[in-house]
Amino acid sequence: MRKKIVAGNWKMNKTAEEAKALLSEVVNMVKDEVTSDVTVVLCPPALYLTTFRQYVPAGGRISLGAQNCHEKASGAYTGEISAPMLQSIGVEYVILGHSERRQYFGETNTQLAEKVNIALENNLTPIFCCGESRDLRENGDYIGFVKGQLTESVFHLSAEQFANVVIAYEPIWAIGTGLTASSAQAQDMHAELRQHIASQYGDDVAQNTSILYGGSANEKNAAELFAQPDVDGGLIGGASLKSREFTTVVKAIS
Ligand code: 3PY
Repeated sequence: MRKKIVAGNWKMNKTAEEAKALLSEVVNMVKDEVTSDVTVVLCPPALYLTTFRQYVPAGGRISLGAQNCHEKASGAYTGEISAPMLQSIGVEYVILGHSERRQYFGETNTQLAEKVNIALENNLTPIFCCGESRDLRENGDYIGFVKGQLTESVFHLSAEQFANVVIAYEPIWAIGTGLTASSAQAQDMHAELRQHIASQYGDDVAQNTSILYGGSANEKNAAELFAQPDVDGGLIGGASLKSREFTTVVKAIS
């Protein structure tokens, strides 16, 4: 049975006080209302992770994730955060290759392969993001493009290493636009990706890989998206910034 995961990507939002308030609300709502064995991953801005660890005990229902890490372990990279640093404060997950990082920070598939490696070396579970632009979806081989992102950034891993990777399909045209892939579009791509994983690692590994949907998933559409057989949860942007909405999304997977 593959893991069901709902991860909240807070992006660059919330002051310290606001972040603490949201965390406390989410922790309480998840404790009181969520009965399924879904793993909830909170990915706040990195500078809050140390404080959050005090309120979110390791090994509990809620895990902590970073939104990025550098591909090197240490060195003269002003402003960057490394995988060993994240591990040293008890972070468990790291989002890698979000389309905003690809678009605004020029991250490439090759660089992301290095980030995936260093994350795994430091016991962080990468949530590896992939997805196509609107132009590609309308005019090109978008399935081949997304499969290529996996081939170039994660298929160098051994099957044992790959077993620790979570995939997040996030069509770029559905990020921050209010547009969401229909549940059928999400299911189709997730099934394609699972088959692609099977072709590299075999059926068992593919069946055990969690593939999350991201891109304007919210409390209104989550239940239908999560009901698809190959959708194993979500990577949630805007809706993760409101405790009630986020908890409703988490409960939608139950
Ligand atoms: C979104 O929901 O738009 C996201 O980008 C989640 O990562």
